[in-house]
Amino acid sequence: MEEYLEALREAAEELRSIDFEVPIIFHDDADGLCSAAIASTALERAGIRHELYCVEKLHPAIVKLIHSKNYKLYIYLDIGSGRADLIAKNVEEHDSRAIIVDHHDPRRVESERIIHLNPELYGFSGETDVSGSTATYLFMRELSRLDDAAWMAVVGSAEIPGDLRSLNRVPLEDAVKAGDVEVRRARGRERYLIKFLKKPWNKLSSTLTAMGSVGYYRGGPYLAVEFLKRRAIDEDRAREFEELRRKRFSQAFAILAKKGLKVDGMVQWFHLGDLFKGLGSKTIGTFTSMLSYRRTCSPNRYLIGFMRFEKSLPRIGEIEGEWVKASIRTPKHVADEIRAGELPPASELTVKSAERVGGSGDGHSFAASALIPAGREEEFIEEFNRLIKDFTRS
Ligand SMILES: [Mn+2]
Repeated sequence: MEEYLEALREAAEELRSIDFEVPIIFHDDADGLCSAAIASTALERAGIRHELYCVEKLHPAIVKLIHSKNYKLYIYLDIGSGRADLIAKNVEEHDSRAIIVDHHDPRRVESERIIHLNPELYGFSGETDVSGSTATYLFMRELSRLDDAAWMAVVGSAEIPGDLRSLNRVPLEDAVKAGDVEVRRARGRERYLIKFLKKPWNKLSSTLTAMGSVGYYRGGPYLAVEFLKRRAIDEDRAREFEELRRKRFSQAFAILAKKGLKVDGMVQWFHLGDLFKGLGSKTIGTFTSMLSYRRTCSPNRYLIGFMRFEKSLPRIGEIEGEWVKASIRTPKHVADEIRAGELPPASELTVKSAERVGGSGDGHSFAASALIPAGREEEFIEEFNRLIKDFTRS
């Protein structure tokens, strides 16, 4: 604990002396949005100019674009640890530096140019003890007074199941002391009420996530950060994004129910092209998950959904190349076989197949995603099938 706090203090010291603008790069879910709002509040109070950049994911083309802006120092919040290697490569190339404040599984990098403030590197668990917004709060309160922003870290921590514990208790206690949060106990569980909004933390969290992810291409993330900083959330604006998603989803389900899925070997797939245009690319993941439980989908084959990736990222600019987002899910029997070791995990298939066609992917056993060059979807599927064959043969 002491070592972690010392690292936070040292990094904050470095922030205090800067006289140039810094970019804040943050994740598009509630935790990321709360992190950005906390940091923005603290930097404003410290008189440090900053620009906000929300990202859905850190793909090489996106990191490259961000670092072509030639800032001296980059601050990553609730994202970045998993691709610390990529960030290190980019800051080396541009003679700049980066501070990464994240709680996702960190990739260790040896670079003088990176300050890696992930509590996992100090013995805490990013899955149970600390959210990205708590890590941001603990860091930024070394820079500015922040007790009136502690409630945002409570909202951001809602992605971690169960009662708040360990480091996540620190902003909770501060928020209670500030009079912003009330802890209620019901059936042996704690609930956290954001008093001035009259809403529980987890409800606010899902509203924010919809704004950030569904509304990604429509200014949703920046609107959400403004709402947080103003301590007021316009529910009507927030609901617009969910309504839009609902409409597009029912269109997509109707089309697929009529046309059916395409089948190649162990893969069943569909391509939505531009149907979800204007919605964040996470929506294809949500949609593919929902489809994997429907009758349209066979329980015996991997399911892959494609959509065109909008290359013009709000505020950030246009990434090079034409890309397609692929979401991979494992319907019931496939998931059972993966558990039994009879079929390979989705992540392994996705990472390797994406790499083979010039893209990049990640994920876990039962869900994965990738960004691949447009026009190489069928090759991706071929590669996927080839890898499954190799696996089941051995
Ligand atoms: Mn997070």
